[in-house]
Amino acid sequence: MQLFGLNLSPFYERVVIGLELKGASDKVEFGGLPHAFGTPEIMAASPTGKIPYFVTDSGDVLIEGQVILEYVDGVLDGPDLLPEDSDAAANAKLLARIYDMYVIPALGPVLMALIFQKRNDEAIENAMKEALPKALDLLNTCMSKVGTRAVGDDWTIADAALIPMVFQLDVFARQFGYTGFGDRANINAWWDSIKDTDTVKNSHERMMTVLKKMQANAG
Ligand SMILES: N[C@@H](CCC(=O)N[C@@H](CS)C(=O)NCC(=O)O)C(=O)O
Repeated sequence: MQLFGLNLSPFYERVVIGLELKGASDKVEFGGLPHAFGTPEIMAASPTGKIPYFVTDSGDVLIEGQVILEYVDGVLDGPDLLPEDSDAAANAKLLARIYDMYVIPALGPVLMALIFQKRNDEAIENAMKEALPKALDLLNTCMSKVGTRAVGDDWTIADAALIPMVFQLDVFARQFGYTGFGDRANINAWWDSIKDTDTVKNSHERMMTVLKKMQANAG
């Protein structure tokens, strides 16, 4: 099995976190980013031209970070990252979805400015004042089963999906006035209990390494 992409991508990084949580990182070959975005080569390798993409042992290509995460969780040995209880499993999927469908789009103008050097100040202001707070409120409301982890007390796909979010907020959104989760009690409870774990430290270190490389190449 091969996984392609870069750790700075939250869609890619959640798969890497999931593999680490399962103790299965050695079961997957990490192929990096062999083709530049927008080229015929990446379009041939990944139907959307986006990362991550994944090649299964039978040669099928999978795309969409969350789909890949759930696939590796299903096929590889190690702790299950999807709770057995259906309600808890639905909540874990929901949290990942809220991040993908609401938080990441809200962060779009900030990421465009800082990663892709396409800055739109009006869009950033709107994101920071309206879209991002609203998306984080939604995440906080939906994080109704929080324990010492995002859903209950075991690591799930929700933690894997959401850990890169905190990197994006702390490293990127902070530059435009983001100051933390405020009084969003559920998100705070989650973050307080995982922020010092190796899982978080390793992930944020991987993301920072890629960011620094990109900044060095740009400078
Ligand atoms: N919905 C996709 C989003 C993937 C995505 O947007 N990847 C970005 C990097 S974070 C990308 O490949 N962008 C390059 C491009 O759009 O050409 C997923 O969940 O995996």
